[in-house]
Amino acid sequence: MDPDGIDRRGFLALTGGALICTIAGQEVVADEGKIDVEGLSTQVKVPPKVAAADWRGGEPGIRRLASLGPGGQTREYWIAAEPVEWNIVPTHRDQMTAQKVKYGKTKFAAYGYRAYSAGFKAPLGEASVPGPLIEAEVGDTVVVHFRNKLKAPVTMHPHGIFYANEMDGAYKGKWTDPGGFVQTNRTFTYVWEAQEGTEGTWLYHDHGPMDPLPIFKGLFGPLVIRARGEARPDSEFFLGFHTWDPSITGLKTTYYCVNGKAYAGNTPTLEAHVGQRVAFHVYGVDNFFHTFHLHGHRWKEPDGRIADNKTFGPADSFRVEFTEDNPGRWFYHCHVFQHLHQGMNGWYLVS
Ligand SMILES: [Cu+2]
Repeated sequence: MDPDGIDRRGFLALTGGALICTIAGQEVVADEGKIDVEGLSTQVKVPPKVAAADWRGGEPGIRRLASLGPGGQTREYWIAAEPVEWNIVPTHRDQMTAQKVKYGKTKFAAYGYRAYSAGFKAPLGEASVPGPLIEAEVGDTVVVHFRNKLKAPVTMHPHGIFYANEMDGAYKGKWTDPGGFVQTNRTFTYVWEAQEGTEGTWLYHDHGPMDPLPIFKGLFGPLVIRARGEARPDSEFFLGFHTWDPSITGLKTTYYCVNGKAYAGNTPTLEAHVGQRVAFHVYGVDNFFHTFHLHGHRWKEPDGRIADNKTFGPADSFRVEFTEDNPGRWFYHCHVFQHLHQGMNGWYLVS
């Protein structure tokens, strides 16, 4: 790959026949069969600062900690990127239309972020799509020890939170820092700072040399920064809206998903009680515009308008909040009708 190749990497809509991106001098096109991310990654040149970095002890990023000023807590995470066999529609049914989902196989080899206990001693669950929630309050420092167990270089790149340039977790051709190109079996420690003015619902995702392919294979997750001392909602939900494309999964159709799953009864079934303060944290992480629509409810937008449907685009993220006052079995869904009917819907149960 041209070391300045970042300028040449196109990024267009992921539709049949369209260019997805350009990696290692090759145009990656959606209609040319399943994309081989690992194979492509072997053609990407290791950037000079990555090759020259001192990886002994495995954590060149940790030096950043020494320069931090006084603040709140340090929130430490151990997260690995791993292969995971993923079932998009485990029930093979769509409870919204009470019908069978008839596109054949629904399992494929995905990528997921996986949380571990301190020092990567034991996994805290399975690798999942989305990855584990990262949370902090304004004033906190977030330290993420990131280990790559995939066969392609990947990273973690956060939105919203403050970070120094070398903590960006982004591939930049010959200017790439070690955190922007974490090779197989290496560990990099990211240090991010929840400075004043960073509160909100955000996301994190891979931004390595193979971007966007590892994201489309599942490498993304939610990040929330709360105001200092802010009480948590009684019930809160983190919902990533995204698609699984056949060029990524090798499956027969495109699945429009919430948190890796498609169709009510497979997507998250959310529960709350009347009287509770409820928050939905929503983000988009594909090439499409979606809407977040919730039946039987409404909320106040930042501009004061009352809404029950909210449009968002790639990497937009937001939170809607209200006090629950309406019991029943409700739908939440994207209101782009094709997305809704190809899986982007789920249940919200209020007792
Ligand atoms: Cu949509």
